[in-house]
Amino acid sequence: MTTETLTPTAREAVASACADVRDGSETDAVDGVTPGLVARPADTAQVAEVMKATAAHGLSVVPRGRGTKLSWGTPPSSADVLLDLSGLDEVLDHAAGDLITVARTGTLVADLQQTVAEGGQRLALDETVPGSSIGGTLAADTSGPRRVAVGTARDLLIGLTIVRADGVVAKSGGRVVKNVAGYDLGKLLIGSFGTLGVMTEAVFRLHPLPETRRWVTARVADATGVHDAVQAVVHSQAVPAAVEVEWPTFGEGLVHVLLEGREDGVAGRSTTIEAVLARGALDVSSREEPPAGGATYPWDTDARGDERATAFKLTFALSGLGDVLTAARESGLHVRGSGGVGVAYAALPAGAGVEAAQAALTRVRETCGRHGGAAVVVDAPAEVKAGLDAWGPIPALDLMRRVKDQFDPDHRLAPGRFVGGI
Ligand SMILES: Cc1cc2nc3c(=O)[nH]c(=O)nc-3n(C[C@@H](O)[C@H](O)[C@H](O)COP(=O)(O)OP(=O)(O)OC[C@H]3O[C@@H](n4cnc5c(N)ncnc54)[C@H](O)[C@@H]3O)c2cc1C
Repeated sequence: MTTETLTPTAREAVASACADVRDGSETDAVDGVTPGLVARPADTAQVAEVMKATAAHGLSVVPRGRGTKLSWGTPPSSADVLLDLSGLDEVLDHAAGDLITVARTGTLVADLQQTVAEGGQRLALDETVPGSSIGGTLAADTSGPRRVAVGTARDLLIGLTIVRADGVVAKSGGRVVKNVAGYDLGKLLIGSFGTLGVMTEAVFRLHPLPETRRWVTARVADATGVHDAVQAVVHSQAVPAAVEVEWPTFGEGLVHVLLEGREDGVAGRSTTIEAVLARGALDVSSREEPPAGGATYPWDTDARGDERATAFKLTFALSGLGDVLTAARESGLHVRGSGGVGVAYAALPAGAGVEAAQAALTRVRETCGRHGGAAVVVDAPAEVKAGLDAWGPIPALDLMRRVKDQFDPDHRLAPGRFVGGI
């Protein structure tokens, strides 16, 4: 499939399906692949029209939320049409009494949070890359510190509307209009990187905003110390809302523990955590403000092209934390992440070559694998990325291929973005 598919007739078909269509330019490029057209629909019906037109002409389509990290993962093998979802920008409902909200997927996560905060509630999903959309966050299955207590998007999404590759609108879950027999769409579409369908509306369950919060931070001398501190916290009775680890390339590490809830409860629980951490730490402090870096990743997410860091996502059983930190430091990686659930992000600074990236990936992949997890490449400059096996071994690849074949038999949606060339 190439952009030669984009004949004048095909262009016309897309233009008549959506009022806002223009030629793609380099600023629209998806990891170096410039789209032929950019279509910016306004609602689900228009997305469906665009998908019908692209289906009729065999065009490839790559969805874009707010484009904060379109360079992450594998570049698409083709992008005839970039489907810009920033026009689907509306919080449709906030049923505060039911702790539910409904939003279009191009809506900024920050805007949704502001809307529901007015009712004293929040969507317990961290905004790990500032400026992300709801759809991009779901498609990339991002998570941050809060997953320790609340889980990930899979635990919060209760309904979803998608437009399939053939233009058919399908809904599942909360506020159902029409179910797609046999599929929980949310479970499939979360983490699918735009390869299975275009998400257009999402229904989430919400949580009340906590009355107060407190961060307790321990400075720890070495990897074993960080490991022991995290173990002590997760086995304590203090029910932390987050257990974050900051492990730079050199020097001491930090363990940050978040406590949320009612004033009196948080005061008591933070005293407990301070005592637990004091046993092995160089020092312990506490404050209301989140730590520097907040919920973000340990690299510059605004960097573009060759200025980008080589970034990995690491998963591992909690018992492997110390080993993972040791392997990461010996590979020159800066690590930040949810020590409390065994999910962390790691980066080699911009400018690192393919060899260094390959050596670091091999080392951390082996270590995470030994502890029941995996290491995947999230982002890297083009030349580095081309030299790496981004996803590593995938146990359920055959099943994923069958699901892709059912949802997108012609492989037109974000082709090549996902594991195994899906
Ligand atoms: C291949 C890849 C791997 C990633 N891996 C991780 C990871 O392991 N951990 C993590 O925390 N974060 C990961 N991220 C990304 C993430 O944190 C993003 O920064 C953020 O969620 C993107 O939001 P956005 O609105 O800017 O979306 P964009 O950057 O515009 O899009 C992100 C992805 O979602 C797709 N997409 C966007 N909107 C829709 C929609 N409505 N329907 C269907 N598909 C859509 C895009 O095609 C793209 O693949 C990954 C991103 C990509 C592309």
